[in-house]
Amino acid sequence: MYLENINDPSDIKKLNIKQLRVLAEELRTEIIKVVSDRGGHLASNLGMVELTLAIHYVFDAPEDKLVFDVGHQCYAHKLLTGRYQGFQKLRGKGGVSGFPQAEESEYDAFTAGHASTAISAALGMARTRDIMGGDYSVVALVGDGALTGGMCYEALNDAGQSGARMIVILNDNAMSISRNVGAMSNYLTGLRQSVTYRAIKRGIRRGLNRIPHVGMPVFRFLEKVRDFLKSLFVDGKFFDALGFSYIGPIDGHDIKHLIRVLRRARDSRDPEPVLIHAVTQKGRGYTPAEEHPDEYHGVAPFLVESGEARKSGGIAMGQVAARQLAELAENDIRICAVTAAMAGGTGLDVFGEAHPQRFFDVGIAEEHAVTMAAGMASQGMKPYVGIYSTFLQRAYDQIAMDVCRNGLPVTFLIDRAGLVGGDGATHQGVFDLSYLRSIPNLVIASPRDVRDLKKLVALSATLDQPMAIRYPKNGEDMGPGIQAQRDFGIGEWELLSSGDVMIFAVGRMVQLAMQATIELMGKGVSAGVADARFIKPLDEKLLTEQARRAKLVVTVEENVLAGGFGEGVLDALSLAGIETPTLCLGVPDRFVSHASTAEQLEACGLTPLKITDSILKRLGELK
Ligand SMILES: Cc1ncc(C[n+]2csc(CCOP(=O)(O)OP(=O)(O)O)c2C)c(N)n1
Repeated sequence: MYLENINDPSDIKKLNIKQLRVLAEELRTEIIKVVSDRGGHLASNLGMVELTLAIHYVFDAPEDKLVFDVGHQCYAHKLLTGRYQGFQKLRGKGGVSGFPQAEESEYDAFTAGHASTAISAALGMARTRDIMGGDYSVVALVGDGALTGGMCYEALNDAGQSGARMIVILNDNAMSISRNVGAMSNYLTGLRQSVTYRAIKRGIRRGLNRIPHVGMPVFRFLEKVRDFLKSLFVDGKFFDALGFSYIGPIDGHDIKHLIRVLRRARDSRDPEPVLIHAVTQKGRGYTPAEEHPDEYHGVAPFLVESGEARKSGGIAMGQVAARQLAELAENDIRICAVTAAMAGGTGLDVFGEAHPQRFFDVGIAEEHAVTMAAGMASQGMKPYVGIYSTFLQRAYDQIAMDVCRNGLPVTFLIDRAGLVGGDGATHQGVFDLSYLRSIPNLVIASPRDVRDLKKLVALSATLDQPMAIRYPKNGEDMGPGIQAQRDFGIGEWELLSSGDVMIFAVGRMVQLAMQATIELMGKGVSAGVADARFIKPLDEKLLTEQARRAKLVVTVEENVLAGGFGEGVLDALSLAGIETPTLCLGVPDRFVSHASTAEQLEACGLTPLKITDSILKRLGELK
């Protein structure tokens, strides 16, 4: 066992190539073992093992800076940088994060979680080094999927003329989460296929070398016509044109060759940045993941022998919405769906199967997805854009200016809203109510269960204005006691019960609030709940009527308090001149780290008992 003895990357440098290959297999076994137990990103990490080893072999982290794009592929890196113990509790409270986190280790040069940021961050580091007179290397690791994101092109464009020495390693496995899309992906496929041409070229060099006096001059002549050859073969022209020195494509699993190429890039003193195109296999070493890399991109705990998930996650809200949309689209040619590389995660693949002509995966390009949808809506389509709450942050300006300013009927299906568990701080969907509530023309809704979600989707189809529907990954079909009793219009809340303490709750918080009222009643406090399913517009009639009669108004939301639903209620009460005391409960003003969703809700005071305690405390203060 070599892995046990790796305390930091200097230990890797003591191994020979053969031993590194054994270590690679040990890393794979460890990653499969831990991810099968705890869930996480499997296929991407299995594909990155040799690359990670070679990088740590050649570079001297933490002096040299390694910047991971997205960061979901950093497991081998974590195991090689002194975090073996913490890795056993991967993504859990007290364990390591599934993403690079600067506060976790000095080896994590840049905290990440969202795609397409690495080249920008690395360029920033390289420029800083040059200003400060440092001499370290900066390496950005970017996947071909991440390369569909616009920021990468902004960064390549800037870096190519910067004169800042840096290395970009493109980890090309032809996959985003699902099969990669777009013209760049096609271009990379062309480059991968040109490997044969390179092999021939290497063969010619070797052959010519054997002819004394004649061989090398002839080869040098051929080198001179390299540019001409490049125009005949696809080669890295695109990257060359941007000012990068392109090396590749190379086999991303051949440790020996990787080390050779990385050393060459490290030691180059050329002013132009280097791009190394490494070809890897997603899921390598675990047959189910090799065969279905998309299904094993991010996984729940699973059985290693069969690859089967160990527990099912409830009803996927996104799939419910997508199935309904697919049905609505049968009779409405205007309905179409857009995803930014998350067809499976958002459930929209279901729509894509039913209506392939009206389904668009635009790559990891949230901004483009939104404005593209706005363009479609401007010409009479009724687009549904399915994006996770955390990734939609990218497209704030596009939502505000291109959709809402134009008043276009684009509907946002905002998945993974609220606290998300193991993915942690970078993936929490707890800002959307704040960032959307400030935008005019936008209707914002959140269903408390699956039935309400269906009603909201049906309602959205009739609406000629922008709308956002936000929901968590999984929902429930609530029992008849608390399910919505009737249809509702825009801005209409539902009074579920009435009391001295009136709780206005959003989304899945409604159920917790109902449980809190039972706790409160047990303590002799009369409490009621309203489902505030519209965050914008608020149901001012219901709100003011109930607030006037209540002794305490409480809001509960799975969103940061700053700018959230609670603040909207406070504004409305103040405008109406209602002075009933208030209490706003929600996510506090800090980034919430990885843990189980239940632990995160607990930490944010969003459990029935914690809600009850907060209310009792407030009532105590009011006495
Ligand atoms: C802005 C943003 N949108 C979507 C995602 C979700 N996401 C995480 S990894 C990934 C695919 C990345 O593909 P690639 O860069 O090729 O890495 P691979 O997993 O194939 O190694 C996506 C879409 C994200 N992290 N950030």
